[in-house]
Amino acid sequence: MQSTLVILKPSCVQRNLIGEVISRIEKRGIIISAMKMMQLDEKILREHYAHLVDKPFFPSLAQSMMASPVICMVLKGVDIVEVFRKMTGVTNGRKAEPGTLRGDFCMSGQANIIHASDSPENAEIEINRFFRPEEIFDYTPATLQYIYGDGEN
Ligand code: FUP
Repeated sequence: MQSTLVILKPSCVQRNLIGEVISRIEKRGIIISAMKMMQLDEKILREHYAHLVDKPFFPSLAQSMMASPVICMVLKGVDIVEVFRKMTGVTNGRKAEPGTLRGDFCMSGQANIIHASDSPENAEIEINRFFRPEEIFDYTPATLQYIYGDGEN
């Protein structure tokens, strides 16, 4: 199975949406392999958003990501990177489809409640950036045989 890195941003934590988001993750049949609360700093944000560091909005993006602690998670499932990007919706919450997390819970392109890795390669890099190996748990949920059909996972 594949893994992805997810961050529940300050806009999620501060708006009391942590439970809503985790509930949807659980109901979809996605495995939570790791989860912790973290206070991000500029150093980790410059790495995480290296593709955006030169954009004029980077200082404001960094501030918004340091405004409160965040929840970091490693999620696991078949094709999870693609599945979870679809669940997340497009970057701007006002343009995100209803039914997606951003489309249901936010109205912003910056305060857009959640980050999800955009490729399996980046997922591996991001997981290593936010988690030590011993913080990630490899267990089999009792429900797994009902989440996937025979031979699917
Ligand atoms: P996404 O993969 O959907 O999170 O989008 P990006 O990697 O392109 O952008 C990362 C974050 O930068 C967004 F979640 C919010 C922020 N951002 C802005 O604040 N303004 C912009 O115009 C674009 C992105």
